[in-house]
Amino acid sequence: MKIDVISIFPEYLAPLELSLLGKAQDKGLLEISVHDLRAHTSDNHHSVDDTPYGGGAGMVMKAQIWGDALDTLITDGCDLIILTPGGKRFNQRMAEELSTKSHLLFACGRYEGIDDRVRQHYSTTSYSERGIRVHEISIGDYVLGGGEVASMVIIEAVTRLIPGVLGNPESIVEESHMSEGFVEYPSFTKPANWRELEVPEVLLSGNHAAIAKWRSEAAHKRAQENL
Ligand code: JAH
Repeated sequence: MKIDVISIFPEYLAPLELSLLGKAQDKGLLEISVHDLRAHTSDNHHSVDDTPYGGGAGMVMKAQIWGDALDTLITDGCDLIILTPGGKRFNQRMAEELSTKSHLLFACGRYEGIDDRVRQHYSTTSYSERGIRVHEISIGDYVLGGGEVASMVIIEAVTRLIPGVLGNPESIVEESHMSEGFVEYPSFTKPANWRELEVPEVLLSGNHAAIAKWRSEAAHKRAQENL
């Protein structure tokens, strides 16, 4: 999988080179490139934003600069992902879907976001005919300083599903079977008693049916409490 990320703060994306993802890149399973949006500015001030039509607070990122940057990186069949608080909420199903793609292109906005005509332009039929799809994605109902951290969340969730990227493929199978409704159960390890707190006895019993039942009930109880 090829991943390109465009940002005015490319150094923000430095963690993508570390540990797990760094090793996947060494193994040739993944290639992540981070690009500086300002490379596509031509004015002396390298300005990427301007005041919003219709007025209002803040600044909007210029369509022309984003268009120039995206034109150099977009490929046939790629998925363009625009991080925005108003986008479709990211979930495990979307992570699984994106993990099958060959080229993801992330556009990380700042300020009040990117001129909407960028989304409109790359959503036109001349791009969809080339298999280019545009997604506006949000990772939750809060406003960040920009899309950089949100793009890293998505990249981590997606890349760990690529065969060979994660060390232990069994845990992937187990969690994807669980992702119908997102049940999760509490976990314990040795010692069986810690600061007067005991591990639930059933987990020490070796009775696999009873353990499965306890975990299912504990997961549903937890899901209820977190609503
Ligand atoms: C903020 C551009 N859902 C998380 C999220 C994603 C992106 C942004 N904020 C929150 C954002 C400012 C400019 C994008």
